[in-house]
Parts: sequence; C-alpha cells; structure tokens
Amino acid sequence: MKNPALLVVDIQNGFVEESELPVPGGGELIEPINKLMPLFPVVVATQDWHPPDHGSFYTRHRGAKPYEMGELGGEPQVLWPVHCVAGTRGADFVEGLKVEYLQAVIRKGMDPEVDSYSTFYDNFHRNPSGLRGYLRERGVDAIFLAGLAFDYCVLYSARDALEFTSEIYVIEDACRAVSPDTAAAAREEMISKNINLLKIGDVVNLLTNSGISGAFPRE
Ligand code: VGL
Ligand code: ZN
Repeated sequence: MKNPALLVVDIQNGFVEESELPVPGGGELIEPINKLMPLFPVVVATQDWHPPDHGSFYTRHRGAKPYEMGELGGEPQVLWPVHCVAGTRGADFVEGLKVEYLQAVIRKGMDPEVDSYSTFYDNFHRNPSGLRGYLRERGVDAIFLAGLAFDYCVLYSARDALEFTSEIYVIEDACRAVSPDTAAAAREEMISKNINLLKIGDVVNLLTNSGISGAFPRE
C-alpha cells in the first residue's frame, strides 16, 4: 500500500437525524471521521442523492409501508422512507463534518428506476458512477471505507471495490448499521471475500508503519 483512499460514505442529515432514515449511532461518526480524513492522501465522500419520486421510496408503491420489501425493476427492493432528496437538507453533509478535507464528492441514486447502494455502480450494475476512473487516475492502490450504512452502502461499495483492488479495509467502528441482522450478514460476507475489517486504532498504526502521510497536515 502506497496511496490509500478513504471513502467517506453518506454522512448526510437524512441518515443521522430522526426525520428521514435514521441509522442508529450515525451521529457518533463525525468526530472519528474528522480525525481519519487528514491521515489519507486521497479522501472522497459519497452522497445519496435521490429525485423526490425515487423508486426506492415507499411512497412510490401503492399501499406500502416504510421498510417493507417490495420490487423495483423486477428485483426485490427494500422500500425506504423518503430520504436524501437532492438539494434538500436531508441530503446535505452533517454539520460538523470537516468538508474541507474532501477532495471529490460522488453522488449516487439519481436514476428513479434503480437504487444505488454502491458508490461504484447502481444495484443492477448497469451504470458506473465514475469513482473507479477517479481513483485510477489518482493512482489509488488501497481503499478504506467509513460511514453509513455498514449493511447497505458500505457493504455494496466494498463489494464493488474488489474490482478495483484486493486491498479493501472497512473501518468497523467508523461505520453504523441500519439493523443488527443485516449487519451480521454483511460482516460474514466481507470476511468471506477477504475484505479486511479493522478498527480506527489499527488504521493509524497501519498508515504510520507504511510511511503514508495525509494530503493535509495532521491536527
Ligand atoms: C442507504 C438505504 C437507502 C445507505 C441509502 O446509504 O446505506 N441505505 N439508501
Ligand atoms: Zn437511498
């Protein structure tokens, strides 16, 4: 590892406040992520960025309730509460996140007919986001993930990131999950795919031992 990137996944109001799609403990991540960002040479953030009538919203499905299973494009789909509508407060980064460290922001979930948990592709794997090209041009050789939600966007992004490099690290205590059941399954899948699970303290040691310094001076 010479040039690792930190992917800061969906640290948005819609996932940390009670109003939209709250992920338990999501708000606790601001401080650790602020500490992690300046350690990395490349820092990219993602935003869930939906149109108001996105097909993953329960409101698009007659008689449906939030968090029920439904269908979108002929595939099973969790029907989410309305969340992270582009240009609204719910889609904004959480206040206090040090956005000055973000070198690029990738937005996803704009197509109303397919959900997009991964930062690399939509859930049908049809359209790429451009992140892979960005990371390639930046010469990134390892990807660290932190953010929301561990069992959805972090899992799907880590899965797709394996196409880019075999060196994937999910910083477990810098992530929070929607539900314990899906989190346990996500963890199993990561382990089976040789995605490394580590803790914030391990990251600091790993980067220091590899002689890696961040793009911004340490605080
Ligand atoms: C996410 C559910 C719906 C996520 C996004 O960021 O994990 N989860 N949209
Ligand atoms: Zn979403």
